[in-house]
Amino acid sequence: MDSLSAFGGTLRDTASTAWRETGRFFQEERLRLAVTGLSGAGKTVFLTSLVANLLALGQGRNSLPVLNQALGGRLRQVRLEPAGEQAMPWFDATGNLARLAEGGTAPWPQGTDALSSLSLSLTIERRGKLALLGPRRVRLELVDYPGEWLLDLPLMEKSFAEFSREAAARLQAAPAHPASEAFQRFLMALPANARADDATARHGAALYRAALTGLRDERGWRLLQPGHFLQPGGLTDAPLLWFFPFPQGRATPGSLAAAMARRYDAWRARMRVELFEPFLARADLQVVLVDVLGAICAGQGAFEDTRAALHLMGEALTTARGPFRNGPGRIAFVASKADHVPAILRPALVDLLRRMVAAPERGRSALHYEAVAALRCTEDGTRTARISLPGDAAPREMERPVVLGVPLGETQRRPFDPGTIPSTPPGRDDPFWARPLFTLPVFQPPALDGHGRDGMPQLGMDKLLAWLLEEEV
Ligand SMILES: Nc1nc2c(ncn2[C@@H]2O[C@H](COP(=O)(O)OP(=O)(O)O)[C@@H](O)[C@H]2O)c(=O)[nH]1
Ligand SMILES: [Mg+2]
Repeated sequence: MDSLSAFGGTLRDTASTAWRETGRFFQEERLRLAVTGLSGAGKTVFLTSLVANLLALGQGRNSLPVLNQALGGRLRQVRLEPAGEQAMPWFDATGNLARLAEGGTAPWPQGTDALSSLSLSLTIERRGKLALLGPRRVRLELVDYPGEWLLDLPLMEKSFAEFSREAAARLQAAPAHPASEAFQRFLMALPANARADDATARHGAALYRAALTGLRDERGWRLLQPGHFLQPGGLTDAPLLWFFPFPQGRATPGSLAAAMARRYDAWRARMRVELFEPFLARADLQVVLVDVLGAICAGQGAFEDTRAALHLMGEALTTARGPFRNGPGRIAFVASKADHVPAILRPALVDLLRRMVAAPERGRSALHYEAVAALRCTEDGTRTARISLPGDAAPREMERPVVLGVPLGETQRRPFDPGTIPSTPPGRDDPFWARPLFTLPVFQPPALDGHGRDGMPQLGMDKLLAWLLEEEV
């Protein structure tokens, strides 16, 4: 039987289900699903698709076949909860959907750098005899937050001096970049006993942020700390963030090093109290999106760096320490934008992801790995390639699997061949890295039926949701 066998229900299951259902009858049921991933991983599109497809399913469309089957058609209604007095920024699923449905020259949602959320209410028929209790109402709270913030969890236990040493060493090991060089020159010119001075701290912080941004955007680097510098969630110029790694700094009274160490500590306290504990640690279900393909395309160095960042995020989420000690019961790592990869190569993509995360075996949470296209923009096809094999007199023609999609800004479908997908991370000297670097094409989203009210074409999203909700509905 497949992973959905839990829906069948053995005797023991039924007994425990009865317990659970009785509890549910008296309580307001709340389920928190948090979605994270580094910037560009696909969080906004994922949540938009999740909302659109659940709403469509609630309207009787079969927009999520695997989930629908798992639920046995028991989902009666899905509604967007009114925003009420929510203090957190609103995740504008309807606006994003309208924009995607409109097509146009810039259909994809704009980038965001903060936390946002919205809630759905699901009305679900109970199973078997329990149906007599009447349907359940589940409030599904969805939260989108930058994965960069997870990269800062390890800093919660590191002093300013430790952070400084590690961050400076990492900058030196990273590829050359003008902004990074500018920061390093600034740092070298700074005497160890520099006096505390706001202008210097602010200027240095801006240079450091520019270095991190350059390495991320132009070199594909990912393990950049503090991640909060890259996704400041509205705090960009707050004095709280006026610090930078200062490895040679001597923290004597009145010194720049001491002043920045105080800021760093205040920043950590704020992250803990305002982010980690109230939001990140309270999720029941966690999805981590990873642009695995983008990482492979960016070359060996960027791939290794992404892998290190991902491992760190996985560790932060799965080890029962710090803010996450009671955290998510289920964590799914998801290779996003899987519509860039032909079906036959998707299993390798999932294996590669699993090995990149390399999560600890024994954890508190159930783990799952999936390849998902939240909005499928391609179809599978083949392309004839001329390949010379050793011993051949002339190149032979071979069919290679590709995906067919319309690149953004064009009108004709074109084949895209992502090349081999290794199922284990290729080592530093692996011939795999001899291939040229490239960036993933951005595809034109498909026309959406009913302006998206009928859902969004997806790959693997239904399977993922069935796993996430397996024990809950
Ligand atoms: N083809 C395809 N592209 C996607 C998909 N999801 C995201 N993308 C692309 O990735 C970009 C970044 O996605 P977004 O959700 O904004 O990432 P975020 O920064 O994590 O919120 C989008 O603008 C799309 O171009 C998908 O399912 N299929
Ligand atoms: Mg986003």
